[in-house]
Amino acid sequence: MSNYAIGDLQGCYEELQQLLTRIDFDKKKDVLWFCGDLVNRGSDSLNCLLYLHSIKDNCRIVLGNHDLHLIAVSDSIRKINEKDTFQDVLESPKRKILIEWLKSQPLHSIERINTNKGVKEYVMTHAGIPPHWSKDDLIRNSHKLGQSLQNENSSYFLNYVFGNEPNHPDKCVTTEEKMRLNLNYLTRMRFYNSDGSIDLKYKGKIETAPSNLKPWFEYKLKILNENTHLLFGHWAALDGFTGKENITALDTGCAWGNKLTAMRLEDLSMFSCDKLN
Ligand SMILES: [Mn+2]
Repeated sequence: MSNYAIGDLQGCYEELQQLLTRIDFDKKKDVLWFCGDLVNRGSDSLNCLLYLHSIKDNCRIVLGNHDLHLIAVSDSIRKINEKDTFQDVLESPKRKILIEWLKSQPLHSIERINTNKGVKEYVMTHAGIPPHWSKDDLIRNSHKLGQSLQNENSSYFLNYVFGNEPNHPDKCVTTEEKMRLNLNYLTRMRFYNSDGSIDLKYKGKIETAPSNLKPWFEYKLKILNENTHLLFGHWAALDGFTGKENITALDTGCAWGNKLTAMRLEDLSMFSCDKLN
């Protein structure tokens, strides 16, 4: 039995199938971790969701910003925009089942795994974990967000939770503002400004970033101890590189013409499949 953590799918269904062939995925025993952004930008969002739903007992999924956008569009809270490519999901007779299933997915996943270097505690979120959060902070804040999404009154949550502000904990006054910032930490964050606020605009490479910006994973992270290993996606421009042994960037930009990557958690072996066509 092996665990594989897979980067942002974004509708790249054929590449997922090739990758699963490459790792010799066995439904009877293997577990697939998906770091979110299952849909959008690529051409096969519906097939990605149908397939993952069909093997859902083998999957650990955390939600990404594109998944949340799809949920909000499906619930008529947000408008579809011209770059969105998940019309196939919205038009599917399975739409209701798939959206309800997506809403039931968490924003973080934590599990201890026996590896060739002893027991490691893997922690996965879509974008990252803010440096000032402990493991308890992550679990508490992530659960609050997940519960709001599963609540019968999720439209109230979806109405207030999108937006770039506030970008610093000190600027949060209401519960809704705290929830919005926490969701942005988990699903959209890349860089911090030097004043401790997050920047949600610059998406590019670290080398060409404005000098006041620093990646979240370059700070001292409260959640890390010697056995912790963080997994995240969301940031294709990193091309899988963080420079940290215990922090892995899984998004290698398949939807942008690069490749889809899987890492085996037991021994950190990497597998990938190039973008097809
Ligand atoms: Mn993302």
